Amino acid sequence: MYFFEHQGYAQPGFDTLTDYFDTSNPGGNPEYYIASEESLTISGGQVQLISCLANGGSCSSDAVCCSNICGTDDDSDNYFSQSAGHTGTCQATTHPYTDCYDSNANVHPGQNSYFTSHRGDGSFDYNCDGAEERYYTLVSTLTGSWQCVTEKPTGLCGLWNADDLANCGDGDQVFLKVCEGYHYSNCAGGASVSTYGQPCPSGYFGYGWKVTNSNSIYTQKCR
Ligand SMILES: [Ca+2]
Ligand SMILES: [Ca+2]
Ligand SMILES: [Ca+2]
Repeated sequence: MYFFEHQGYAQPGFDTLTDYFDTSNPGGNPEYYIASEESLTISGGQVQLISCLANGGSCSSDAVCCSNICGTDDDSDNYFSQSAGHTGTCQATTHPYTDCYDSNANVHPGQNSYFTSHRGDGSFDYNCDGAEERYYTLVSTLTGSWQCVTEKPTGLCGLWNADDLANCGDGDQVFLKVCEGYHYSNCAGGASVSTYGQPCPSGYFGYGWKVTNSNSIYTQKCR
């Protein structure tokens, strides 16, 4: 039994397509469209029965699927991989075979976050572009005194120098050169430490200034 939808109303069921179009719409009518049968197609104004598997069916090649995508999504991130032996399920997806690591849902094209641990196979390529992009790459441009001064340093907080461009996941090399602004000219009254890639703080702070090294270790994160 087939079902059609027309202008928002369900059409009566019918047993064969030939019967329906020959008796109700001679010559076929592309205005009608298929509501519930994925194994039907309209080509050249004619409705045809095609032999293919609906989404979710077990498959062994692209050709057997109506979607032409036979893949797996083991980590359920909606990005699919082409499994060994090319077996899986027929998929309705706009991301066929773009998951470069199908065992970690954080790994897929377009991933914008950075990670301090490898994805599971030693690689830090989380956005599937074939490269390991590091987060901490800015060498600080801060110019100012390491002593307490009243003149505000200029530049941005960042790495000490180019040698500190640590490898992905490496937490023992990356220190940040930061700008500290205090309430009082003797560098007392609570420090406001600027963050990576930012200039010296403004507003409430700023009567005494220091350029310092961060106390904490920054683990290099990548994607
Ligand atoms: Ca996946
Ligand atoms: Ca994935
Ligand atoms: Ca990458």
